[in-house]
Amino acid sequence: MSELKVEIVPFGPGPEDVEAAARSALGHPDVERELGGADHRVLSVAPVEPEPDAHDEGLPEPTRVRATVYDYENERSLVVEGSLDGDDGVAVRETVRQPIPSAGEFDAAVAALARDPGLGPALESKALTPYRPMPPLVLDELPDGTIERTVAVGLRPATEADDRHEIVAVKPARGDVIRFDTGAPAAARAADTECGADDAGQQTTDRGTPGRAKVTVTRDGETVWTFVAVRPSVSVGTNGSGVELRRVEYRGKRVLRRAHVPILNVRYREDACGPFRDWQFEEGMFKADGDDVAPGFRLCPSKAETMLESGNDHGNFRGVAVYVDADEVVLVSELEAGWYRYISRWRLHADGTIKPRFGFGAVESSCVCNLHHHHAYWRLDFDVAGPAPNEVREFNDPPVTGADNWHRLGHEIRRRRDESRNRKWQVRNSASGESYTLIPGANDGEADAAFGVGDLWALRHRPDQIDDGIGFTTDLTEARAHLNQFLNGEPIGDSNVVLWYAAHFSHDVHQHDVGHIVGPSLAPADW
Ligand SMILES: [Cu+2]
Repeated sequence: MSELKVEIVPFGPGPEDVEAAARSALGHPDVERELGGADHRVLSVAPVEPEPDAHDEGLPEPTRVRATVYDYENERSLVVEGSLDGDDGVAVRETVRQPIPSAGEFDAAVAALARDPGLGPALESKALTPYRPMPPLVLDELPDGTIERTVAVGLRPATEADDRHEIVAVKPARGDVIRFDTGAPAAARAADTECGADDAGQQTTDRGTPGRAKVTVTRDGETVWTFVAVRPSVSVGTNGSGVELRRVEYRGKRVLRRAHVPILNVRYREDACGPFRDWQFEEGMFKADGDDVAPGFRLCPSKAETMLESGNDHGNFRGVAVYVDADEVVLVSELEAGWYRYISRWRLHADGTIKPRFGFGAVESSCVCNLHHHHAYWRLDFDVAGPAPNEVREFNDPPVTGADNWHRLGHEIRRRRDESRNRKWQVRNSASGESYTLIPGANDGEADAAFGVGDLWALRHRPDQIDDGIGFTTDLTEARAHLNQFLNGEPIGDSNVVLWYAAHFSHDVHQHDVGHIVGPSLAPADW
């Protein structure tokens, strides 16, 4: 058999269209009136798809653009929406939600530190190097619910003889510099000892940067896979969702409507740091050589190397690298959240198997020396041979009920992984018989009751249940995955279903130098 052939073409509006529409929306008199000349910064600009209709069919092109602006004078975020073609005015809404700092806002915070009499000279002489720490923001709430925006900046000494390692913060509203008694904000620590690879400190991609592509995979002139891929910077969800796949078809039949990782969090042993609800939109640099075939997409004649392969934080590309590895087409991106490096990867085999993958690495930090537990939650919106009728079945050996290994899950439910029974799950088209079976990965771990919450949720498809709506937080109760709220007893037999699948990875940097990879297999049958 000949090699798999991959064709990638841009899909949806390009960066120039989005930029132009955002400029026009932000220049609208309604926006200027709302801001009233207040000191502000545009933190992200993104294309937005129309709201899904009741059936959530097809793959609508973005029609609107959304700009998130921080108003430092009034300590609030303004979300400005306008149409991509510049017609029908703008909508402005206010929220106290704190967006993750953009590269520009972080740089402005570093510039404020350079003017600080206590820290400026050490920054000037390069005795201290600034880096993006966790948490990215200090979220101390005032009694009235206001949060004064407070951007955290890590300061790492260049040599042991230099000043001590510290994480400080800047309030952009007045340029105030905050230094903490313990040397770091409550959820972090800054000690002399650090673990993780050297921090390359390279530029990351700002949230909203457009890039979607239509991917067609053929072999000997026959179409094997077709799907639309979305780069992490513009992936859907409160915190983004890594490399997002849409409308995935295997040999002409639909498998998934959408597949992505909308929830990611980490908890440390004895809460040494964190916990953190992470984000999955900030693309970092990794090594990929090839042709730039669409904004944020590079088609590579050889394997791309993330930090997990190269062992270091340097790279020449941000976005999604696509390459062929034997009988698999691989899509991969590297993400940054403070000192964490996350790998978002999909492997699609010519035999129809899909391997969702997530990897964990870190650059220098005092926190990651401590044992910690990462939890990644895939949302797999199945449409096996069409959106319905799909049913969810569970396999157990030995059986858990009666003599049959397979039983049907009749209602929305949360299930545990059970290795002693070789437990796995299947989504099956109950009319035509095609199925996909989800087999847990060997390294995917088991949820602890306190923070991991669960291993699998089988839910009825609801277009508004993309994630649990929780943004970046260091609050223990908030940071965990709030997926049980979607379990409201709805029947899921012969309907349109969504599986959420979680992998739990215990990260001990003293055992795994640069990280580890988790993820299940999705295998077709009766196709
Ligand atoms: Cu880790």
